[in-house]
Amino acid sequence: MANENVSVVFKLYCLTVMTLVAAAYTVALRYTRTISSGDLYFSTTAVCITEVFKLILSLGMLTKETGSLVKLKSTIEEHIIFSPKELLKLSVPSVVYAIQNNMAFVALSNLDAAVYQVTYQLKIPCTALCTVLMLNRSLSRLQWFSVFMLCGGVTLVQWRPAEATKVQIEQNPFMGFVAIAVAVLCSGFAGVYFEKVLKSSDTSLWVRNIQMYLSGIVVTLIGVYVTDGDKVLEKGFFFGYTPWVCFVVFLSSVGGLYTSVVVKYTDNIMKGFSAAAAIVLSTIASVLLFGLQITFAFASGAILVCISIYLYGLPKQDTSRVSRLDASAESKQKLISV
Ligand code: NCC
Repeated sequence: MANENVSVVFKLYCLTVMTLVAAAYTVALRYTRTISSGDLYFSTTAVCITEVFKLILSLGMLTKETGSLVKLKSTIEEHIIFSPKELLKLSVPSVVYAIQNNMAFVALSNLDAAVYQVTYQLKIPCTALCTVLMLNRSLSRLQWFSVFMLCGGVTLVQWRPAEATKVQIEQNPFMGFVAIAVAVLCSGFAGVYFEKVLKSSDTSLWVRNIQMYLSGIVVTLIGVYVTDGDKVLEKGFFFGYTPWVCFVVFLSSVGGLYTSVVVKYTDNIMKGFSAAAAIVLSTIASVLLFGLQITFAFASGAILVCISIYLYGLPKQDTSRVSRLDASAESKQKLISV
Protein backbone atom coordinates (compact mmCIF):
# COMPACT_ATOMS: atom_id res chain seq x y z
CA MET A 1 0.00 0.00 0.00
CA ALA A 2 1.09 3.61 -0.44
CA ASN A 3 1.71 4.07 3.27
CA GLU A 4 4.89 2.05 3.78
CA ASN A 5 6.78 2.14 7.07
CA VAL A 6 9.56 4.69 7.10
CA SER A 7 11.42 6.08 10.07
CA VAL A 8 10.21 9.19 11.86
CA VAL A 9 13.65 10.71 11.19
CA PHE A 10 13.13 10.33 7.44
CA LYS A 11 9.68 11.96 7.64
CA LEU A 12 11.09 14.83 9.68
CA TYR A 13 13.93 15.24 7.21
CA CYS A 14 11.50 15.44 4.23
CA LEU A 15 9.24 17.91 6.03
CA THR A 16 12.13 20.15 7.03
CA VAL A 17 13.65 20.18 3.54
CA MET A 18 10.20 20.85 2.00
CA THR A 19 9.59 23.78 4.35
CA LEU A 20 13.04 25.33 3.94
CA VAL A 21 12.86 24.98 0.14
CA ALA A 22 9.39 26.59 0.12
CA ALA A 23 10.67 29.57 2.12
CA ALA A 24 13.73 30.01 -0.13
CA TYR A 25 11.57 29.55 -3.25
CA THR A 26 9.16 32.35 -2.28
CA VAL A 27 11.94 34.84 -1.60
CA ALA A 28 13.99 33.91 -4.70
CA LEU A 29 10.91 34.05 -6.96
CA ARG A 30 9.97 37.49 -5.63
CA TYR A 31 13.55 38.67 -6.20
CA THR A 32 13.62 37.51 -9.84
CA ARG A 33 10.27 39.18 -10.57
CA THR A 34 10.84 42.52 -8.91
CA ILE A 35 14.39 43.39 -7.91
CA SER A 36 16.83 41.55 -10.12
CA SER A 37 17.92 43.87 -12.94
CA GLY A 38 17.91 42.91 -16.62
CA ASP A 39 15.27 41.53 -19.01
CA LEU A 40 12.28 39.94 -17.33
CA TYR A 41 11.87 36.24 -18.17
CA PHE A 42 8.53 34.67 -19.11
CA SER A 43 7.16 33.07 -15.94
CA THR A 44 5.07 30.59 -17.96
CA THR A 45 8.28 29.07 -19.38
CA ALA A 46 9.71 28.67 -15.86
CA VAL A 47 6.59 26.75 -14.76
CA CYS A 48 6.90 24.54 -17.85
CA ILE A 49 10.62 23.82 -17.41
CA THR A 50 9.97 22.88 -13.78
CA GLU A 51 7.57 20.14 -14.96
CA VAL A 52 10.29 18.82 -17.31
CA PHE A 53 12.84 18.73 -14.48
CA LYS A 54 10.42 16.97 -12.13
CA LEU A 55 9.72 14.39 -14.85
CA ILE A 56 13.45 13.69 -15.35
CA LEU A 57 14.06 13.44 -11.59
CA SER A 58 11.05 11.13 -11.13
CA LEU A 59 12.28 8.91 -13.97
CA GLY A 60 15.61 8.70 -12.15
CA MET A 61 13.86 7.73 -8.90
CA LEU A 62 11.75 5.13 -10.69
CA THR A 63 14.89 3.61 -12.25
CA LYS A 64 16.37 3.34 -8.76
CA GLU A 65 13.14 1.83 -7.40
CA THR A 66 12.71 -0.81 -10.12
CA GLY A 67 16.39 -1.73 -9.98
CA SER A 68 16.83 -2.69 -13.65
CA LEU A 69 16.25 -1.15 -17.06
CA VAL A 70 14.12 -4.14 -18.14
CA LYS A 71 11.76 -3.66 -15.18
CA LEU A 72 11.73 0.10 -15.81
CA LYS A 73 10.69 -0.49 -19.42
CA SER A 74 7.85 -2.84 -18.46
CA THR A 75 6.64 -0.46 -15.71
CA ILE A 76 6.57 2.45 -18.16
CA GLU A 77 4.71 0.36 -20.73
CA GLU A 78 2.18 -0.93 -18.22
CA HIS A 79 1.46 2.31 -16.34
CA ILE A 80 2.14 5.02 -18.88
CA ILE A 81 2.06 3.96 -22.52
CA PHE A 82 -0.85 1.51 -22.18
CA SER A 83 -2.72 3.38 -19.42
CA PRO A 84 -4.41 6.37 -21.05
CA LYS A 85 -7.16 6.26 -18.42
CA GLU A 86 -4.67 6.70 -15.58
CA LEU A 87 -2.92 9.50 -17.48
CA LEU A 88 -6.28 11.22 -17.86
CA LYS A 89 -6.99 10.79 -14.14
CA LEU A 90 -3.69 12.48 -13.24
CA SER A 91 -4.23 15.26 -15.77
CA VAL A 92 -6.82 16.73 -13.37
CA PRO A 93 -4.33 17.71 -10.61
CA SER A 94 -1.74 18.62 -13.23
CA VAL A 95 -4.08 21.24 -14.76
CA VAL A 96 -4.96 22.57 -11.30
CA TYR A 97 -1.31 22.66 -10.17
CA ALA A 98 -0.37 24.40 -13.45
CA ILE A 99 -2.87 27.15 -12.61
CA GLN A 100 -1.62 27.32 -9.01
CA ASN A 101 2.06 27.50 -9.99
CA ASN A 102 1.36 30.29 -12.49
CA MET A 103 -0.68 32.15 -9.86
CA ALA A 104 2.34 32.11 -7.50
CA PHE A 105 4.23 34.19 -10.10
CA VAL A 106 1.31 36.61 -10.52
CA ALA A 107 0.94 36.99 -6.74
CA LEU A 108 4.64 37.45 -6.04
CA SER A 109 4.96 39.98 -8.86
CA ASN A 110 2.32 42.11 -7.13
CA LEU A 111 2.71 41.48 -3.40
CA ASP A 112 5.49 41.50 -0.84
CA ALA A 113 6.85 37.97 -0.10
CA ALA A 114 5.86 38.20 3.60
CA VAL A 115 2.29 39.29 2.78
CA TYR A 116 2.10 36.40 0.30
CA GLN A 117 3.36 33.82 2.82
CA VAL A 118 0.92 35.00 5.46
CA THR A 119 -2.17 35.15 3.22
CA TYR A 120 -1.30 31.83 1.60
CA GLN A 121 -1.85 30.13 4.99
CA LEU A 122 -5.57 30.12 4.19
CA LYS A 123 -4.70 26.94 2.32
CA ILE A 124 -4.68 25.11 5.69
CA PRO A 125 -8.48 25.31 6.35
CA CYS A 126 -9.13 24.95 2.60
CA THR A 127 -7.11 21.70 2.54
CA ALA A 128 -8.95 20.46 5.64
CA LEU A 129 -12.30 21.14 3.93
CA CYS A 130 -11.21 19.31 0.76
CA THR A 131 -10.00 16.36 2.90
CA VAL A 132 -13.37 16.08 4.61
CA LEU A 133 -15.35 16.41 1.37
CA MET A 134 -13.18 14.34 -0.96
CA LEU A 135 -11.68 11.67 1.31
CA ASN A 136 -14.75 11.24 3.53
CA ARG A 137 -12.63 11.79 6.62
CA SER A 138 -14.23 13.51 9.55
CA LEU A 139 -12.72 16.14 11.80
CA SER A 140 -13.99 16.72 15.31
CA ARG A 141 -14.99 20.24 16.32
CA LEU A 142 -11.78 20.47 18.32
CA GLN A 143 -9.74 19.53 15.26
CA TRP A 144 -11.49 22.20 13.18
CA PHE A 145 -10.73 24.69 15.92
CA SER A 146 -7.07 23.63 15.92
CA VAL A 147 -6.91 23.99 12.10
CA PHE A 148 -7.99 27.63 12.36
CA MET A 149 -5.71 28.19 15.35
CA LEU A 150 -2.81 26.82 13.30
CA CYS A 151 -3.72 29.19 10.47
CA GLY A 152 -3.57 32.14 12.90
CA GLY A 153 -0.37 30.83 14.53
CA VAL A 154 1.53 30.46 11.23
CA THR A 155 0.34 33.88 10.17
CA LEU A 156 1.88 35.41 13.31
CA VAL A 157 5.03 33.31 13.07
CA GLN A 158 5.68 34.51 9.52
CA TRP A 159 4.75 38.12 10.23
CA ARG A 160 7.54 40.39 8.94
CA PRO A 161 7.77 44.11 8.29
CA ALA A 162 7.17 44.97 4.61
CA GLU A 163 10.18 45.00 2.23
CA ALA A 164 12.29 48.12 2.44
CA THR A 165 13.80 47.54 -1.02
CA LYS A 166 12.37 49.51 -3.94
CA VAL A 167 10.83 47.22 -6.55
CA GLN A 168 11.49 47.79 -10.26
CA ILE A 169 7.99 47.10 -11.58
CA GLU A 170 4.51 48.49 -11.11
CA GLN A 171 2.44 46.36 -8.72
CA ASN A 172 -1.27 45.65 -8.50
CA PRO A 173 -2.03 44.35 -4.97
CA PHE A 174 -5.66 43.51 -5.84
CA MET A 175 -4.49 41.23 -8.63
CA GLY A 176 -2.00 39.71 -6.19
CA PHE A 177 -4.72 38.86 -3.65
CA VAL A 178 -7.00 37.38 -6.35
CA ALA A 179 -4.07 35.22 -7.49
CA ILE A 180 -3.54 34.00 -3.89
CA ALA A 181 -7.24 33.16 -3.52
CA VAL A 182 -7.08 31.03 -6.69
CA ALA A 183 -3.80 29.42 -5.55
CA VAL A 184 -5.32 28.56 -2.14
CA LEU A 185 -8.30 26.77 -3.76
CA CYS A 186 -6.05 24.98 -6.24
CA SER A 187 -3.57 23.86 -3.56
CA GLY A 188 -6.33 22.36 -1.40
CA PHE A 189 -8.11 20.58 -4.24
CA ALA A 190 -5.08 19.29 -6.19
CA GLY A 191 -3.26 18.17 -3.04
CA VAL A 192 -6.16 16.09 -1.77
CA TYR A 193 -7.00 14.73 -5.26
CA PHE A 194 -3.40 13.54 -5.70
CA GLU A 195 -3.44 11.99 -2.21
CA LYS A 196 -6.67 10.15 -3.00
CA VAL A 197 -5.30 8.69 -6.24
CA LEU A 198 -1.95 7.82 -4.66
CA LYS A 199 -3.39 6.05 -1.62
CA SER A 200 -6.16 4.18 -3.41
CA SER A 201 -3.77 1.77 -5.16
CA ASP A 202 -0.32 0.18 -4.91
CA THR A 203 1.02 2.15 -7.85
CA SER A 204 4.40 3.70 -7.03
CA LEU A 205 4.66 7.39 -6.12
CA TRP A 206 7.19 7.91 -8.94
CA VAL A 207 4.81 6.38 -11.50
CA ARG A 208 2.02 8.68 -10.27
CA ASN A 209 4.38 11.66 -10.47
CA ILE A 210 5.48 10.75 -14.01
CA GLN A 211 1.82 10.42 -15.06
CA MET A 212 1.09 13.85 -13.59
CA TYR A 213 4.19 15.63 -14.93
CA LEU A 214 3.63 14.30 -18.47
CA SER A 215 0.28 16.05 -18.71
CA GLY A 216 1.79 18.91 -16.70
CA ILE A 217 4.27 19.54 -19.52
CA VAL A 218 1.49 19.61 -22.13
CA VAL A 219 -0.74 21.89 -20.03
CA THR A 220 2.03 24.34 -19.12
CA LEU A 221 3.19 24.45 -22.78
CA ILE A 222 -0.35 25.48 -23.72
CA GLY A 223 -0.02 28.15 -21.00
CA VAL A 224 3.21 29.43 -22.64
CA TYR A 225 1.53 29.52 -26.07
CA VAL A 226 -1.67 31.26 -24.91
CA THR A 227 -0.04 33.81 -22.60
CA ASP A 228 3.34 34.59 -24.11
CA GLY A 229 3.29 32.76 -27.48
CA ASP A 230 4.20 35.74 -29.72
CA LYS A 231 6.87 37.09 -27.39
CA VAL A 232 8.43 33.65 -26.87
CA LEU A 233 8.62 33.13 -30.65
CA GLU A 234 10.27 36.51 -31.04
CA LYS A 235 12.70 36.47 -28.11
CA GLY A 236 13.16 32.77 -27.36
CA PHE A 237 11.97 30.32 -24.69
CA PHE A 238 14.84 31.09 -22.32
CA PHE A 239 14.79 34.85 -22.77
CA GLY A 240 15.84 36.65 -19.56
CA TYR A 241 17.06 33.48 -17.80
CA THR A 242 19.73 34.38 -15.24
CA PRO A 243 21.39 32.06 -12.68
CA TRP A 244 18.75 33.31 -10.20
CA VAL A 245 15.90 32.19 -12.49
CA CYS A 246 17.58 28.77 -12.86
CA PHE A 247 17.80 28.63 -9.07
CA VAL A 248 14.03 29.33 -8.82
CA VAL A 249 13.33 26.49 -11.28
CA PHE A 250 15.64 24.18 -9.29
CA LEU A 251 13.93 25.02 -5.97
CA SER A 252 10.50 24.61 -7.54
CA SER A 253 11.40 21.15 -8.86
CA VAL A 254 13.00 19.90 -5.64
CA GLY A 255 10.18 21.42 -3.54
CA GLY A 256 7.52 19.70 -5.68
CA LEU A 257 9.16 16.29 -5.35
CA TYR A 258 9.61 16.62 -1.58
CA THR A 259 5.93 17.66 -1.33
CA SER A 260 4.92 14.44 -3.07
CA VAL A 261 7.04 12.33 -0.67
CA VAL A 262 5.56 14.15 2.34
CA VAL A 263 1.99 13.53 1.10
CA LYS A 264 2.82 9.87 0.54
CA TYR A 265 4.03 9.27 4.11
CA THR A 266 1.67 11.64 5.93
CA ASP A 267 -1.32 13.55 4.51
CA ASN A 268 -2.15 17.04 3.32
CA ILE A 269 -3.43 18.27 6.70
CA MET A 270 -0.38 16.87 8.47
CA LYS A 271 1.74 18.60 5.82
CA GLY A 272 0.32 21.93 7.00
CA PHE A 273 0.85 21.15 10.69
CA SER A 274 4.36 19.79 10.20
CA ALA A 275 5.40 22.65 7.95
CA ALA A 276 4.31 25.05 10.70
CA ALA A 277 6.30 23.09 13.28
CA ALA A 278 9.33 23.11 10.96
CA ILE A 279 9.10 26.92 10.60
CA VAL A 280 8.96 27.33 14.39
CA LEU A 281 11.81 24.88 15.01
CA SER A 282 14.07 26.32 12.31
CA THR A 283 13.56 29.84 13.71
CA ILE A 284 14.38 28.62 17.22
CA ALA A 285 17.49 26.94 15.79
CA SER A 286 18.48 30.27 14.18
CA VAL A 287 18.06 31.96 17.57
CA LEU A 288 20.36 29.44 19.23
CA LEU A 289 22.91 29.28 16.41
CA PHE A 290 22.98 32.81 15.00
CA GLY A 291 21.50 34.89 17.82
CA LEU A 292 18.43 35.89 15.77
CA GLN A 293 16.03 38.15 17.73
CA ILE A 294 12.58 36.69 18.47
CA THR A 295 9.68 39.10 17.99
CA PHE A 296 6.51 39.18 20.09
CA ALA A 297 4.48 38.13 17.02
CA PHE A 298 6.74 35.09 16.54
CA ALA A 299 6.57 34.05 20.19
CA SER A 300 2.75 34.27 20.34
CA GLY A 301 2.41 32.56 16.95
CA ALA A 302 4.75 29.75 18.03
CA ILE A 303 2.64 29.17 21.17
CA LEU A 304 -0.54 29.01 19.05
CA VAL A 305 1.14 26.56 16.63
CA CYS A 306 2.20 24.28 19.52
CA ILE A 307 -1.26 24.35 21.15
CA SER A 308 -2.98 23.65 17.83
CA ILE A 309 -0.70 20.67 17.14
CA TYR A 310 -1.48 19.31 20.60
CA LEU A 311 -5.24 19.82 20.20
CA TYR A 312 -5.31 18.30 16.70
CA GLY A 313 -3.51 15.20 17.99
CA LEU A 314 -5.89 14.58 20.90
CA PRO A 315 -7.77 11.32 20.41
CA LYS A 316 -11.12 11.96 18.73
CA GLN A 317 -13.01 9.73 21.15
CA ASP A 318 -12.37 12.22 23.91
CA THR A 319 -14.61 14.82 22.35
CA SER A 320 -17.24 12.32 21.22
CA ARG A 321 -17.19 10.83 24.71
CA VAL A 322 -17.79 14.25 26.15
CA SER A 323 -20.73 14.77 23.80
CA ARG A 324 -22.05 11.27 24.61
CA LEU A 325 -21.83 12.07 28.32
CA ASP A 326 -23.53 15.39 27.64
CA ALA A 327 -26.24 13.61 25.67
CA SER A 328 -26.83 10.98 28.36
CA ALA A 329 -26.92 13.68 31.05
CA GLU A 330 -29.43 15.54 28.92
CA SER A 331 -31.65 12.48 28.45
CA LYS A 332 -31.45 11.71 32.21
CA GLN A 333 -32.52 15.28 32.88
CA LYS A 334 -35.42 14.87 30.45
CA LEU A 335 -36.47 11.61 32.14
CA ILE A 336 -36.39 13.30 35.55
CA SER A 337 -38.46 16.23 34.31
CA VAL A 338 -40.98 13.80 32.72
O1 NCC B 1 1.22 25.06 -2.01
P1 NCC B 1 1.49 23.63 -2.04
O2 NCC B 1 2.84 23.26 -1.28
O3 NCC B 1 0.41 22.73 -1.62
O4 NCC B 1 1.87 23.28 -3.56
C1 NCC B 1 2.29 22.02 -3.93
C2 NCC B 1 3.44 22.14 -4.94
O5 NCC B 1 4.02 20.85 -5.08
C3 NCC B 1 3.99 20.44 -6.44
N1 NCC B 1 3.71 18.99 -6.45
C4 NCC B 1 2.69 18.46 -5.72
C5 NCC B 1 2.43 17.10 -5.75
C6 NCC B 1 3.26 16.28 -6.55
N2 NCC B 1 3.07 14.97 -6.61
N3 NCC B 1 4.26 16.84 -7.26
C7 NCC B 1 4.49 18.18 -7.23
O6 NCC B 1 5.42 18.67 -7.89
C8 NCC B 1 2.93 21.26 -7.12
O7 NCC B 1 3.22 21.45 -8.49
C9 NCC B 1 2.98 22.57 -6.33
O8 NCC B 1 3.98 23.40 -6.87
C10 NCC B 1 2.95 24.28 0.90
O9 NCC B 1 2.37 23.33 1.45
O10 NCC B 1 2.98 25.45 1.37
C11 NCC B 1 3.65 24.05 -0.42
O11 NCC B 1 3.96 25.32 -0.99
C12 NCC B 1 4.73 25.28 -2.20
C13 NCC B 1 5.03 26.71 -2.64
O12 NCC B 1 5.79 27.36 -1.65
C14 NCC B 1 3.69 27.43 -2.75
O13 NCC B 1 2.91 26.77 -3.70
C15 NCC B 1 3.94 28.86 -3.14
O14 NCC B 1 4.09 29.06 -4.44
C16 NCC B 1 6.03 24.52 -1.99
N4 NCC B 1 6.71 24.44 -3.25
C17 NCC B 1 7.96 24.78 -3.40
O15 NCC B 1 8.65 25.13 -2.49
C18 NCC B 1 8.52 24.73 -4.76
C19 NCC B 1 5.73 23.12 -1.48
O16 NCC B 1 6.93 22.43 -1.28
C20 NCC B 1 4.93 23.20 -0.19
